[in-house]
Amino acid sequence: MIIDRAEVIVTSPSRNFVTLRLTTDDGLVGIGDATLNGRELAVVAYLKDHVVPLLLGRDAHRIEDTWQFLYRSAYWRRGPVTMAAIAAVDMALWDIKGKAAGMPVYQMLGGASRTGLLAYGHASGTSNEELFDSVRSHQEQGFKAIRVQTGVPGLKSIYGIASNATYEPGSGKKGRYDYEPAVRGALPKEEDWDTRSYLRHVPTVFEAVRNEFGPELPLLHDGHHRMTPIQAAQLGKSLEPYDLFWLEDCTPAENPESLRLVRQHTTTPLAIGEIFNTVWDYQQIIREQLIDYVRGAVTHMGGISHLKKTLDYAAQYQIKSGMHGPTDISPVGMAAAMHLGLSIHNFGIQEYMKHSDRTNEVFQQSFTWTDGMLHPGDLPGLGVELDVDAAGKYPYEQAYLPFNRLADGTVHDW
Ligand code: GCO
Ligand code: MG
Repeated sequence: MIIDRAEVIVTSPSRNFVTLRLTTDDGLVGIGDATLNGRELAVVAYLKDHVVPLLLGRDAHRIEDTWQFLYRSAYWRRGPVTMAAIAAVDMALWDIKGKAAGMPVYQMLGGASRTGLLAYGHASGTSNEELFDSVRSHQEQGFKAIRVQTGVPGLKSIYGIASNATYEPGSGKKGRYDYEPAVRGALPKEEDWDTRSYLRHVPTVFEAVRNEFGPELPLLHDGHHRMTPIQAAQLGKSLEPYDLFWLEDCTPAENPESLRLVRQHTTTPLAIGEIFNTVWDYQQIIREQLIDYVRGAVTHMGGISHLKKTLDYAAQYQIKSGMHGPTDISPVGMAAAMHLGLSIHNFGIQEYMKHSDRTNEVFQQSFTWTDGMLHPGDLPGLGVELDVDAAGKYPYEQAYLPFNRLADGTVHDW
């Protein structure tokens, strides 16, 4: 089973996606997600110029060997561009292997360890009323766990809050921020930030949400790298009465040891790693048990093979998965996450934001969403097909994620 065709397909059905499509000499087709939000074309060039020529003629069955070859032969290791490119190859090869075997990928990873995957959705609002409506609407959609993001008095616009964005580009409707938070255009959007106001306000919002929705509902929150370690410690501590499922990215994790300080002060569970690329980024924080959930995405962590190794390592330390799953992970990357999550023992929770109708027109999917649980379905391979004609209707458009400035103009983490 020889790889004899490799194509890189870029499409923008509501937002930009990069997909690698491999075809074997016996006609099997596998696809992999290589989307790196806001830096998509760097991965396209990496794949087209440096990976595709190396893949042609290789045995499609040799997933591990191909992974090691792409990782080690380049000499330059790690990094988001390299690891997204390798991830796409890995996913596409698992897809092909599944089709060759007539089995869904989760069966080849050891079979199902559970009946479905608990998933959390994103509720947000600039006021408590808006936020409560958003929580209710997520409950109506079946979500049994909910991430809560809130506006902060005095701040005009915060990433991740629905009312700051329009529903679909050009529609003028307010609503979900997730279809295209990366604003189309040549420059990133500037937002404002003030950590002291945020730290004062967030606990009052969680108190209100608990009073409204009771103690049972699992609640999550994303700090989006905006705090220093001592501020993160303060937030974790002030949120303890509201029993969070997790506090995510409380501080940038470039200094893993700074999480020791956060841990000394709070029992709020911590989730980190949506921007990590390899097991080595996680090594210290897993070994020292500085986190509770691994946030890496299959798409950004070198594919199913490498994220599985990372999660198997985390399992030795009672750390669970919490794979990144916003809409910039394509349906192919989401399917890969579901197959992996279903098979591993230490699954924790899966982030899930529904893709737009346009995205679903381009990517036909087999996953199911039942009573707050995801399941990847039982089609051979990953269970996602890319409609190339539909993809061609939505050409790439430059789009950047926003950034923050403090009141005095200083650039801040967003
Ligand atoms: C999350 C995230 C996303 C990221 C986005 C960047 O927890 O889902 O923080 O909203 O910001 O995926 O590309
Ligand atoms: Mg996040």
